[in-house]
Amino acid sequence: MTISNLRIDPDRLMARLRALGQVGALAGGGVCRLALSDEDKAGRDVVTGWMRELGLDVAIDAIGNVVGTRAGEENLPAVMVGSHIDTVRTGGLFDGNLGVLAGLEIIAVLNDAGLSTRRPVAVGFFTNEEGARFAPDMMGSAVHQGFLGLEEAYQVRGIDGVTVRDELQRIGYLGPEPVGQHRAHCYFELHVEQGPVLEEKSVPVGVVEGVQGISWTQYRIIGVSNHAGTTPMRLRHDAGYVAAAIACEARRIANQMGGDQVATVGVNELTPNLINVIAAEALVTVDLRNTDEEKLKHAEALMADFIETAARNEGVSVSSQVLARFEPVVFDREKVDSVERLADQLGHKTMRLPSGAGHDAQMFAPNCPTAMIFVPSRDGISHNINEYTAPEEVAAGGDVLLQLVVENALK
Ligand code: HGY
Ligand code: MN
Ligand code: MN
Repeated sequence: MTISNLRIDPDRLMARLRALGQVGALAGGGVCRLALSDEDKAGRDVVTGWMRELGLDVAIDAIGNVVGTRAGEENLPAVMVGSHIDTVRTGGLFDGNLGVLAGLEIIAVLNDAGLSTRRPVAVGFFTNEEGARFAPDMMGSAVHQGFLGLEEAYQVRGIDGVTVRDELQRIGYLGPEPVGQHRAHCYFELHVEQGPVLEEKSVPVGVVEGVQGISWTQYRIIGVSNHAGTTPMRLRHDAGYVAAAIACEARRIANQMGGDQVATVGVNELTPNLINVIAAEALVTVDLRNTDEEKLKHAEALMADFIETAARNEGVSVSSQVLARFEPVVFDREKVDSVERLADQLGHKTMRLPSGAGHDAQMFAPNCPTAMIFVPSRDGISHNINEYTAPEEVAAGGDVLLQLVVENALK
C-alpha cells in the first residue's frame, strides 16, 4: 500500500458519527450535549473508550481536554488533529464530532496499514468549544494553548449558575495532566463549513484561510415592572423594549456595514416574562463577527453608543459583560497550501474561504502551523438538528486530512 493510496473508511467513520449521535440524542433528531453535562460525560466516555480500543495513550488534563496519542518512532511533538464533541442545545451529528472521529479514523487506517510514523499522531477533543453553557467558547483549547488561565476558566459560572470546576469534578473529567503539556508540532482540524458557500459553489473541500473575529457581550437591562394596562407610555421604563431595540439595532448595523459583518441576538430573557407586566429586567446577548478587526471594533462601538442612548431615553440602567473576544486569525500559509495541493492530488475541487465560526484550531494557530479543512453543510445549516454532510463529502475531507497527517508525521 503506497502512502498516496491510503484512504479512510467512510462507512466506519459515518458509523461512529451515528453511534456518538445516539448520546444525548434529541427526540426529533439531532443532539444535545452541552459542555460538562451528563450527556457530555457520556459522549466523553464513548470517545475515550474508542481511543483506548485503538491503542492510544489517553491523557486528560486539568480542564478536561482529552488527547489520545499514537506513539511515533521518535519522541517528538505530535502531529495533532482534533475538534470538540460538546454541542449546542440543538446540535447536529457533525459540528466538532467530525473532526475528532475523523482523527480516530486516521488512527485506525494507520493501524490497519501497520504504518509507523516518525512523529507521534495525536487526536484531541477540547472542553467546551461551543461556549453555549459556559463562556467563552473554545475554552478548553484556549487553556490548552495558554490563552486563558486555568483558574479563570474554573471560576466561570454557566447559564445555570454552576462553575466549570464543579462540573468538571462532578463528571469526573478534571484530569491529572497539567494543562499545556501537548504542544503540537502542527495542528489540523476537519470541520463542517456550517454555512452555504461550498454547497452553493458545488465544491467538496474548503481550504480554510483563517477564522473571523468574534465579539460576545451580555447586557443586563434593569427597568421598572409595571401594569401593562394602567401605565401611560410616558411613564414606562421598559427593559423588554430596550432588549428588543438592541436586536433590531444589531440587524441594522450588520445590514448597514454589509460585507462580512454579522450580528446575532441569541439570548433575550425577560423578567417576569408575563403578558401583562412591563418587563423589570432583560438579559440580552449580542454576537458580532467580522473578518476585519477594525470593522469589528466599529460594529462594537456602534452597538455600545446605541445602547447608551436607548437606555438614557427609556430611563433604564444597563450593565455589560464581555463573554468572549477573539481577533481574526490567519492560518499557516504553507499548511493551507498543503491542504489545497493534497485535495487537488486526490481529485477534489477546492476553494479558499474564511471560517465564519470559531474553532479550536484558532487557539493553536499562534503556537504551531495550523490549518483547517471544510466540507459542505447541506442548505448551509448548522447549530440545528438538521445539520448534514453527505458520506462522499465526509470521505473527501477525511482523505485530505489523512494525507495531511501522514505527510507531516513521516517527516
Ligand atoms: O460560536 C462559534 O462560532 C462556535 O460554534 N463555538
Ligand atoms: Mn464546531
Ligand atoms: Mn458549533
